[in-house]
This record gives sequence, structure tokens and C-alpha cells, in this order.
Amino acid sequence: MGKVALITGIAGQDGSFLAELLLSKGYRVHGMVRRSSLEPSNMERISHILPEIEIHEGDLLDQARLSELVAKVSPDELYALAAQSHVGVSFKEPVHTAEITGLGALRILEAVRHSPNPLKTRVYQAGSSEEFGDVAESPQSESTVLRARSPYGAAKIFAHHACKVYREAYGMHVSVGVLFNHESEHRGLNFVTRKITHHVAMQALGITSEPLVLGNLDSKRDWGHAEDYVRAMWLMLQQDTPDDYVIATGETHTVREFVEAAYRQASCIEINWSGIGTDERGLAEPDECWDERAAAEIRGKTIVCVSPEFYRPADVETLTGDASKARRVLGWKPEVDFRTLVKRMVLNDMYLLQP
Ligand code: G4F
Repeated sequence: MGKVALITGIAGQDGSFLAELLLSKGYRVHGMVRRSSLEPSNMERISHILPEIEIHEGDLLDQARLSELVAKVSPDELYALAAQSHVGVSFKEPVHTAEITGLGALRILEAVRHSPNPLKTRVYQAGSSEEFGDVAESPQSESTVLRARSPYGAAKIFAHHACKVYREAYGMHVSVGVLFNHESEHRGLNFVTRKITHHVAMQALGITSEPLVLGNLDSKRDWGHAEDYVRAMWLMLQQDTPDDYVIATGETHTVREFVEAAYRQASCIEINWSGIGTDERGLAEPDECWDERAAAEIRGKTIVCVSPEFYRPADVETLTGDASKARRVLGWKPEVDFRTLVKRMVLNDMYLLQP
């Protein structure tokens, strides 16, 4: 008989990859989804595995329902992935973010603690590199001080500390993965990487001639592929002792570099940057593969610009993770590098958008 897993946020990017991984390992997979997310458009990432998994309606705001669900499913492993996960949105909805991302995690812990067999269920809590915020050192590891710079980061720190408390006070098997940015073909369009690859694909296919409008181009992130990162989640729960692990590639790139790599991949275009701050523009420079007449038409056109609309009241400038503990203890390492990540995302968007 395979193990039983419960995934909150199963319809999201990480939830969908994790469900596939667990099914391939013979788990019985249960997933929790909010009623409002049950519409087919929100279930697209898991539509192909729906016959193999059991979906339950539930909400991180509803303690009674969570407790009932955990008691009923009695999972061997519970992956707490559901959250309000957009950092920009957390500035507009700080209280909602604290309720879902902070208190929601606590409600999961309470549901497990009061379940018939609390020590049976191993819990994975989705921590975030956003917890490092105004980074105290670089690269960031498990011992780096947490100094959030967003309501989202603050809520994740609360959840992280709650996990430590439940581990120590009640002996529960709770592990926290402090995951750096992880992206994929399944990423939502409101995160910068997918926003870029989707727009660049639309321009390359002639679907739009509008420029790509972004915020802070100089922000640096340590980007990996979500499929690699869900493997780390699973590995954490296979350990006898619960613990915290940083999961990252150790390689950092600016948003600007992501944009450049995406244009190179989609349409063999280099970018000449001009201006500063919100006046900055990215001008097209077709490479030598272009036919000279076509190149002359596009050369110098503004294909990227900047708007204050996408700036945050405070932003984490640079994140670089040190995942040496995960490499050593879990035997984990990322398989997908930055270039491959950008390539996969661009090609997937071009495929999805082709007429
Ligand atoms: O893609 P982002 O929105 O990701 P962010 O804020 O780093 O958060 C993601 O990673 C965290 C792990 O560190 C997760 F915990 C979190 O749930 C989420 O998955 O923005 C990345 C950077 C930021 O500095 C942002 O200011 O890109 C900058 N940016 C520039 N222009 C933009 C845009 N971000 C968005 N979303 N949209 C823009 O137009």
C-alpha cells in the first residue's frame, strides 16, 4: 500500500509538479483546493492527472474544515503549499496575506496537532527566500538572519517560526524549505519571468507590437526550475529528522538579463538599453541572422519600457542562495540551469500561442 499525501495548493505551479512526482512514486495523492479555484480554468495544470487524485474543497481561513480534512485523509505527508504568494500583491493586501500565508500555516499545524495521530503526519512548509529580505549576508543559508522587506516576507517568517515551535514543543515532524525563486512553464502570468516569456513570445509571433512593460530591471534573483524544487520538498520529508533547508541554484541574474535571454531565444534580438529609471527603454538590435531589410525595419524600435506601476514600495534587491546543506544532507542538486529555464519557458509560450 503506497503512502498517502495531502497537498494544499495542488492546482498551483508547485502543487501540480509535486502531485506528478508523488504519483510516479506510487503515493495516493489528495489535494485541497478553494471552492473559487475549482473552475476548470484554475485546474488546467492538473487536469491530466485528475482521474488519479482526490480533490477536496477547503480554505486556509477555515480551521474546522482543515482539521476535518486532515483527520479524514490522515496523510503520511502533508505539503503546505497554498498561500497568497505574490509579493507585490502583499503590499496592497497585507492583512489578507497575513491571514492566508501566515495564519493559514498555523491553522495547518493546529489541524495536524489535533488530528488522531499527529506524530504520523510529516509536514512540509513552503518557506521563501523573501524571508531574507534586506539580506544580512550573501549568499543566504539556513543561518542567515531573517529581515523581511514585504508583508509577504513577514507572513512567511511567522509561519517559519511557528513550524520551529511545533517541532520543538510537540515533537512534530515539520520541515521548512526556504525556496528561492523557482519558475516553469506552469508559472502564473503575474510573476516576472512568465510575464516576460509570454510577452516576448507574443511579439515574436506578431500577436502584439506593444512593448513589454516592467518595473525594477536591476533586481537580482536566484532562479531555478520548479520541477527540481519539488524534488527537494519530497526529499525533506524522507529524512528521519525534520529540519530547515535552503533550496537554490547559487546563481544570480538580474531581471534585465532574463529579458535579454528571452529575446535572444525567441527572436535573435539583442537589446540596446537607453535612459535611466522609469525613462529607461530597451531598443531592438536584430542579430546577424536577420535578413538586412527586415532587420532595418525593427532596428531601434522600443520593445521594452519601464513603468512605476510595477515598482514595489520596498523590494528585495539581490537574492543568492547557498544550498550546500541540501546538497550534503538530501543529496539534492538542481538539474535545470538559467539558460535552459529561459529557453523552456520561451519555447513553451511560443508553442501555446502559435496560431
Ligand atoms: O517574479 P516576482 O514577482 O517574484 P518575487 O517577488 O521574487 O517572489 C517570488 O519568489 C519568492 C521566493 O523568493 C516566493 F516566495 C514568492 O512567492 C514568489 O514566487 O518578482 C521578481 C523581481 C522583483 O524584484 C520585482 O520587483 O522582479 C521584479 N519585477 C520587475 N518588473 C517585477 C516586474 N515583478 C513582477 N511580478 N512584475 C513586473 O512587471
